[in-house]
Amino acid sequence: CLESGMLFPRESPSREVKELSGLWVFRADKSPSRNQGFEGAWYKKRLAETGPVIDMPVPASYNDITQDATLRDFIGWVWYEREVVVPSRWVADEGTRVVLRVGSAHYYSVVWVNGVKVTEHEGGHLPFEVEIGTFNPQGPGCAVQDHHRCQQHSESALSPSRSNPAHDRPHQIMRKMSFLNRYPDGFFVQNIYFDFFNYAGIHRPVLLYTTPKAYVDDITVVTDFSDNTGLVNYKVSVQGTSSATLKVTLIDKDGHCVASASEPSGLLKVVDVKLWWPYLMHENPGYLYSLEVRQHVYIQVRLMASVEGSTNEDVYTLPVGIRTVKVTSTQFLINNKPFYFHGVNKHEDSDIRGKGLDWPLIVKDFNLLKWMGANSFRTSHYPYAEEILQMCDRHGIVVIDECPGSQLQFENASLTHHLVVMDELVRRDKNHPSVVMWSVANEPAAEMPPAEFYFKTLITHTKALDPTRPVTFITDSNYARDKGAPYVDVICVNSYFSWYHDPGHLEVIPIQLNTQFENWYGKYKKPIIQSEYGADTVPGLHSDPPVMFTEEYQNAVLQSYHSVFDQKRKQYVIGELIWNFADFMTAQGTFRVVGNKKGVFTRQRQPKAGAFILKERYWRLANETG
Ligand code: GCB
Repeated sequence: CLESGMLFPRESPSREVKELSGLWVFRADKSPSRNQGFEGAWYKKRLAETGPVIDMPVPASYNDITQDATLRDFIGWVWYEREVVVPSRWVADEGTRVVLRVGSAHYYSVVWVNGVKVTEHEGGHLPFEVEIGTFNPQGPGCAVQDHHRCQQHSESALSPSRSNPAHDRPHQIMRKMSFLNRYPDGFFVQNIYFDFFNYAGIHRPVLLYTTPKAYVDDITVVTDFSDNTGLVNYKVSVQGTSSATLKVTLIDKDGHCVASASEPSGLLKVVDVKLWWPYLMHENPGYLYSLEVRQHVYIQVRLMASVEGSTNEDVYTLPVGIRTVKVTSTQFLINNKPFYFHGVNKHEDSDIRGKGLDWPLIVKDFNLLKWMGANSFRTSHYPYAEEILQMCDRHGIVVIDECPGSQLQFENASLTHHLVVMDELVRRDKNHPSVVMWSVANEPAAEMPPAEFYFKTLITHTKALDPTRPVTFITDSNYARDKGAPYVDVICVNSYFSWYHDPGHLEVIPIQLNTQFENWYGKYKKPIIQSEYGADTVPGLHSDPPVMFTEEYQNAVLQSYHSVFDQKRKQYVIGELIWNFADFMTAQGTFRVVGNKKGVFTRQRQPKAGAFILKERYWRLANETG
């Protein structure tokens, strides 16, 4: 298991955060070996001293930033560098711990500070961090000076051990020989099996943040309630001291202290609790308390007000939503009330930025979700930025949190690495009230013999990490042969009737979808979510009668699926998630016309006709089920 916590960096009286977003210096190592950077030790000098460099924004994928086709599809190491001015108080204060944190970088990262390697991390989509020492330029063996160069390079290539246990399957790079002169020298491609563009680069903010030397390393909360009393089980772990005393205070939105304690773990009781509710299920969704943890290094009794900013303490405040999640054989219960998922699947994807975190896009997407009455989404097919989950907590948008792992084939997948990625995911997201279920993979080859051991192990491991949330994976295999389904709590099934199967034949949907539900429920007696369905739609293409790729065809597919959902949702179907919220970029190929067009919004977030069908439906469902 992982040795330290991964609390989201927040400012507090004892902590400072310095964002390193903006322009970085950049070079892709396009040498034939893709290894010139290491051989020439580029990290020892300024990047500009070792060759030509360009501007590169962080956070962003590098692929769509330039006019260079070779960079768009680049596979290999890229080098990022920037210089940081460190506040002199960080340098002067020996009690300060300075941490460098990368929100995510795809897919393998090595980080140097002033020419000294400080960390490596395998896998995209999840944060990593490293303590980089006290800023004392004269200190013995100190790697960090007050002006320092932070250099990072990331590799976009995928390999079986590279988290994307997901994206990892036969993700080997295929070097093609110049066989019969069909390929130019040095030609190679990387096989990818997932259906989204292989964006790479530094995708989420890079930060420096400080804590005192003795600091709050991790907090875990598990919530419950009984009648009117909220129950917050908490556990705080502290690093850097053996003589800490704690003050744990739960504060409501009006700033009133509603419960407090001074043990490293315990139970806080909240009288007249305000529960965390999903959007449209309650007039006040997304209610959050603040759990303030103050950790004093010395045993001392002081008034709270007088210790603000004390150098002897660390203060960390965690938002806490009090709610419960349970699954029965036919229902998904939030706070003991049946919850019906009427929502979407998304991607982190947009023009120019690729997978780079972008606040205008995040806020626009939440406005669209709320406009259409969506109460939930699945983080297909990898964990989204923490900033997005924080929005979900605040707005009451319910999340199925998915581990990287799409189209897993087992022959090249690394279960060992998949388990580590689940460790990292649960460590990062365990305290979000919006996260109600873990999805450990998408559309694996679940009928193959190794699937049984793989999913039994992976799901058992996930439940041990977090016994409070149900676990699933998303299947598109045959109900009778699926070897992972016995281990999930909720059956999540993808199907594309009248699209990939019987294209153009809308009339097959009712019978095939009904049979799908009856087969899965008949065999497993577990609630079912339709976790994907949809049709590619080129905005502005019209046809009556509907033909594939027109807006009318998407409408017809949606409406036909919906009438079956309406028959089954009173029984055991507990949700419907459209594929997809918005159009998104994919690899080039004969199946895709500048990306996957199954969005009900365009990539620029304008509605197709299908968005209005969903809007009408989701608001109606909210009134019926909310
Ligand atoms: C799926 C995959 C998703 C694809 C989608 C499609 O089953 O889970 O990643 O994008 O189908 O449109 O083909």
